Amino acid sequence: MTTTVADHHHDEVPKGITRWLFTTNHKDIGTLYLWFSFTMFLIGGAMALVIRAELFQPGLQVVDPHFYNQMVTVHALIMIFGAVMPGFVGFANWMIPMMIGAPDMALPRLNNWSFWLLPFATSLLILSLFVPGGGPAAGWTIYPPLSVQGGMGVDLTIFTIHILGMSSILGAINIIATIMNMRAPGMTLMKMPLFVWTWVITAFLLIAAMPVLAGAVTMLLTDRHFGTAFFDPAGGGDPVMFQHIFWFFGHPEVYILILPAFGIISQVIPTFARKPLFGYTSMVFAAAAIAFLSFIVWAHHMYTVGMPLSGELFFMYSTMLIAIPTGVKIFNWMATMWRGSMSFETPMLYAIATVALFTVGGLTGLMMAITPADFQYHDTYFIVAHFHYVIFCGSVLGMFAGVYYWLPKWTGHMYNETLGKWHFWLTIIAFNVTFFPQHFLGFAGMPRRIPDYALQFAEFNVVSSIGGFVLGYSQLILLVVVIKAIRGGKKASAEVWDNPEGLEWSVASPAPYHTFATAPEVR
Ligand code: CU1
Repeated sequence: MTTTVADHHHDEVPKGITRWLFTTNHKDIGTLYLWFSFTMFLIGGAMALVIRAELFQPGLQVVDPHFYNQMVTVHALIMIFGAVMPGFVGFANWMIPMMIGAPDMALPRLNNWSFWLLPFATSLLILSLFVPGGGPAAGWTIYPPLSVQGGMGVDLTIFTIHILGMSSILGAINIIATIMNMRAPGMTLMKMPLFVWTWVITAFLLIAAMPVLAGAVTMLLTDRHFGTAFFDPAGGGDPVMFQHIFWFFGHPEVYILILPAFGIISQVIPTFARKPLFGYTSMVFAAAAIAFLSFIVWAHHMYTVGMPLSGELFFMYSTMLIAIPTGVKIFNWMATMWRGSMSFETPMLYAIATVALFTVGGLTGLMMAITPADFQYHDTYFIVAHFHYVIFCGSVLGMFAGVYYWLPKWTGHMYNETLGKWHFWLTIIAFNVTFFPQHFLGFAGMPRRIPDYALQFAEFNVVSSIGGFVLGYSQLILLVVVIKAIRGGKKASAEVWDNPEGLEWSVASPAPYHTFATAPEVR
C-alpha cells in the first residue's frame, strides 16, 4: 500500500494541555480568551463583593481600610484589563476571521503569545496583594504621590500593566493585519460587518493609547526607584502631569472598552428585528468620530485640579461633542428596531438593555461634562454610578448579548433559553438596585474610594449592597448556561433565531446588512 500526501497531512491535533498551550488556531485562542475573561470577571466580582460587604453598614466591620483600598484598585484593574478587554479579544478571534472570510488570524503564533502573556500578568497583580505592604491601593488611576509611596505591590502592578499593554498591542497589530490583508475577494471595507469595523477602530485606539500608559507607569517606576522627579514638585516635577498623561490613555481606554460592544449589538439587533441595520455607513463614521474625539477630551477627569478657564471650556465642549456620534448610533439602533418583526430571545434582550442602560450612563456623562456641575460630582459616588452604567451596561451587557448570540455557533448547541432569561432579568434588576441608588449617594456628597461613611448614607448603601450580592451570584447562571451548551442540548440548526439565513446570518460573512440587501421579500 502506498502512502499519499493526504496521509502525511493527517490532522495531528495535539491533545489535552498541549493543545491549549501551543494552539495557533483562532477559535481555540478565542475560547482561551473568553474563559480567561470569565474567570477574571468572577475574581473581580468577588472583590466587588468584599467592597459591598464593607459598605453594607457604617463603621468598619469586614476588612481594614488598607485592604479595602487594595480591593477598590485591583477590582477595577482586573475588570478592565482582565475581564473586558480580553473578552472582546476573544470575540475578535472567534468571529473576525469568519466574518471576513479569512482562514485564521494573520499572525497565529503572535496570537498565541498575546494570550499567554495574560495569565502571567494578572497572576502578578493578584500576587501583589500578598507581598509585604500589600497591593496597589491608590485606585486604578494610580495617581502620585500616593502611588509613589506604596510598597513592592505597586512595582508588581507596574510590571503587570507593562505585560498587559504588550498583550493588547500585539493583539491589536494582529487584528489590523488580519482585517487589512486577509479579507475574502469582494469583502470591501464598506461591506465588513459592524463588529469588524468597531474592532479595527478599537485596535488603532489600543496602539495609540497603551504606550502612553506604559510611559506614565515607567515614569512612576523611575520616580519610585531611580531618583527622577517627574511627578515630584520637590524635584521640579508635577503630580498633575501624571493625571494628564494617564487620562490621555484613560479616556480612549473607555472607548476601547465600549466600541466592540457597539459592534456586537449592531450584529444582534438586525437579526432579532429581522431588518437590515439602519444607517450602516453612518455607524462606521460615528464609531470613527467617537474614536478621534476620545483623544481630545481627557482633562474632563481633572476639572478640579486648577486648569485655566480656557482649558476647562475646551474640555467641556469637546466632551459634549461626543454625544453627537454616540446619539447617531443610539438612534440608528432604534431605527433598526422600528417596525421590525421583533422577537426577544436572550441575546436581543441583552442588546436592548445595552442600548437603554448605556444611554443612562451616557446622559450622566453629559451631566459631568458640564465643568461647574462636575465640581459637585467630582470624586463622589455619582461618578461610580456613572461609569458602572457605561462599562457594565455598555461593555458587559453587550458582551452577554454576544455570548448568547454566538454560543450556538461556538458550541454547536442551543443554550437553555429559560436559564438565559433568568440570567438576564436577575442581572438587570440587580444591577439597577446596586447602582441606581449610588447616583443619590453621590448627589448627597458621599465620597468614592472610602471604607466607611457618615450615617445619613446608610439606607442607600444597604440597598446597593443587597443588589450587589444578587448581581454577583446571578453570574453563576451564565456559567451553568455555557457549560450546559458545551455538554450538549438541542443541536444548533440552520434555523437558529428563526430567520431565513439561520446560522449563516449569525456568522455574517458577508454582513447581515448586505446579506439582507438580497433578502426575504426580494428572493
Ligand atoms: Cu473620559
